[in-house]
Amino acid sequence: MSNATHVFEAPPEGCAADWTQDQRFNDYSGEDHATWVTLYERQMQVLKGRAHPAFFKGLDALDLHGRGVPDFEAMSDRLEALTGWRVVAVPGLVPDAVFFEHLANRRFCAGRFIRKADQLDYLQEPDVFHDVFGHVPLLCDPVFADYMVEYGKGGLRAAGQGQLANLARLYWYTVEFGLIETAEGLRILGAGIVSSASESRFCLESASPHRVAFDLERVMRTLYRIDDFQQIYFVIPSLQALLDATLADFSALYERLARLPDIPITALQPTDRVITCGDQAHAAARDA
Ligand code: HBI
Ligand code: FE
Repeated sequence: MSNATHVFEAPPEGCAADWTQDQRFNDYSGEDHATWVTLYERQMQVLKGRAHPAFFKGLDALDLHGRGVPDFEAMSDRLEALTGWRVVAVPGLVPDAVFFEHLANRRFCAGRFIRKADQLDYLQEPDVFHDVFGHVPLLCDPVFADYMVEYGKGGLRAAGQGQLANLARLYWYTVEFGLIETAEGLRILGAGIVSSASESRFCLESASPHRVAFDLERVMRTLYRIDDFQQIYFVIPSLQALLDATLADFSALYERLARLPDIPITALQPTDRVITCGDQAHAAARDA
């Protein structure tokens, strides 16, 4: 999850200049580990038949089977052997440039804290369950792992061209809230969905949200909310298509984007390949 309410201004006490800190694995309490197990078991019930197969393959490859908060070092040794990635502990959201620098170097930033038992359903700030259970299994897939590196490099370039907002939308609508086509039908790709029991059902089964075929420029123009279910989901044809999209020439794209207005969240476009046109009932009830 990203774009939460606060970002630290400078590396807090105990963090290195690159914002990483020791996970202090032995500091997790019995309650912390129990919270992980509760979240894991609840998510696995709802994700069967809903998450992309690469997600389950990653859980198996990393032996992430719900015994408690994982030890980042041991997990990273397995992950690194597969795709060269490691998971580094950070205190929470880190500045964009720091985040992109880590991604470009195959380091995934994971908050070390875990939510409290009374926050099971939703929290604004990404905790270790969202970051590790939601994001890390897909980093075992070589194509997705390469996408995340290209995204990180793109972020460092975008930072120099004032295009971070557009690029953050790409991350939001793919890495956090993306859907993906499979031979068996639509599946969940995004970590923001995978780590939420209610949105895991909503994104695939509700008549409320739009579902539109992924288009890089369209996604980078589309606004989003961070505090409720998404009202539009973009459907990626395959992991390879996502990687290929980020290998495009972004500077020409950024020049076009600079001249084009943002697209409001529920405003379908004439060029959209609409998979389902939602009735937006969820948002209407929220705003009533
Ligand atoms: N920091 N720890 C952490 N995790 C994120 O997902 C994250 C971040 N900082 C910035 C950020 N994401 C966004 O800029 C990206 O979504 C583009
Ligand atoms: Fe996230």
